Amino acid sequence: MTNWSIIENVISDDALFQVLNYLKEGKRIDFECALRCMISDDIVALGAMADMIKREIMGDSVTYVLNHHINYTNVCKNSCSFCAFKRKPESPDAYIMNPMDVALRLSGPELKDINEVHIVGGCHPELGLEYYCEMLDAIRVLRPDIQIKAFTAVEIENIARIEGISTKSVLIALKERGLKALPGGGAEIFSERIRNRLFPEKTDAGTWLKIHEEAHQLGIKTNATMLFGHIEYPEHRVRHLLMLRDQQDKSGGFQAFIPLPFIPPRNNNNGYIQGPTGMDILKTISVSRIVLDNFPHIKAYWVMLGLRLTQVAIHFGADDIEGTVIDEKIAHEAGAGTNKGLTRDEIEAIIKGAGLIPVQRDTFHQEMEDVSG
Ligand code: V47
Repeated sequence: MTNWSIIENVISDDALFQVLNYLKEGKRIDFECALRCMISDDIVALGAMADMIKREIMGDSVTYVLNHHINYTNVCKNSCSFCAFKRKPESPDAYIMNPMDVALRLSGPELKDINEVHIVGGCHPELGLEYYCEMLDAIRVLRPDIQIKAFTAVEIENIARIEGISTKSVLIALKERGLKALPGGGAEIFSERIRNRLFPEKTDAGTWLKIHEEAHQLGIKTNATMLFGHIEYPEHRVRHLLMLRDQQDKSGGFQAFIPLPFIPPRNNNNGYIQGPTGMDILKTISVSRIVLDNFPHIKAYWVMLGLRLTQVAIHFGADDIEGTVIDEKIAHEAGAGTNKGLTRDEIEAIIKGAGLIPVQRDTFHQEMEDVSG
C-alpha cells in the first residue's frame, strides 16, 4: 500500500494537493491537473510523488542495458533546426555505412557482452528497404545473440515513401529480418505549429503514433520520446504526454518514455534558446512518471542529462538510465558534454552512487542474469 500521506508534509505549492488527491484515489491525472504539475516550481513534492510511483514498480532497482548505438548515415532530406547531426548528401562529412560494416561494428571481442544494438540514421533520400534488410541479415549472422532495436517511425515512413508501399509493409518486412523493437526518437513535440517552425518536413504526430500502433499490432515493442526545453509551452508537453497515454491505452506496446532535454546546437548562433534548466528537466521527468500511468518505464538518458543530474533523476521518477551506448553521435554533434559511451562499471557506479541498485536488463526490460562474475 502506497503511503501517500507522507507527501502532504512536503508539498509547498497548494495546487499540488489536488494532484495528490487524484493519486490517492487512483484517479487519472487529467489535462488541468497535469498542467498544474508542469507549471509548478515545487519539484520536491513532484519528485516525491513520482518516486513513490517508481518505487511501487521497481523498488530500489534502476536498470541499464549493455548496448551499442550505431548511426548508419548522417544524410538526411529533412532540415530540422534543432538537429546538428544531419548532413546534405553533398556535404564533405556526409557518410553512409554499408550494411556489413554496421554488423562488423558489433563483432569486436570487447563487445562480446553487449546484448542490444540501437540503430538510427537520417532520412536518406534513396536508401530502399533492401539496404535495411541486408543490415539486419548481416547483424543476425554475425551476432545472433543481440536484440535489434532500430529505425524510428520517421525512418519507417521514409522507407515506405521511397518504396511506394505502406508503413505496415515495411514493419512486416523488417520484423521478418529480426527487428525486435523501435526506438522512440523523432516524436519531438506533438504540435503542428511547432512542427511547422522547427521540423516542417518531419513525420507529423498522427503518422508517428499510427506507425507505433502498427508496430504494436505486429508485436514489435516501441519507446517514445519528447524533445523539450526549446520553444514549446507547458501545455504542449502535457498534450504530448496525454496523446502518448491515449495511444498506449489503445495499442499497449510502449515500453519506455524518454524525455529529451534540448541541447542547443553549438554552431547555431541564431539567438536560439538555451535548453531547459536542471530544475525543469527534473520536473518534466517527474510529471512524465505521474501522468504516464500506463507506461512501465521512464528513462533518464544519461547522455543528455549528464551523470550528476541522472543520479538525481532516478530519485525523481526515472527507473532506467539507458545503456553503455559506446559511440553516441546525435547529442554530441550538438555539443553534449558527456562521454560518448560508458563502461558497465561506470554505469553501475552512477546508480550505486545514488544509493540505488543497478540491474542489467535486455531490450524488453527483462532482468538479465549476472554474468560479470
Ligand atoms: O530523435 C536531436 C533528439 C533523438 C537534439 O528509444 C535532440 O531507447 C536534444 O531518440 N538536443 C535521438 N535532443 C535520441 C533518442 C533516443 C536516445 C536513447 C534511447 C532511445 C530509445 C531513444 O534526439 C532524436 C531527436 O528527437 N535530438 N537533436 C538536440 N540538439
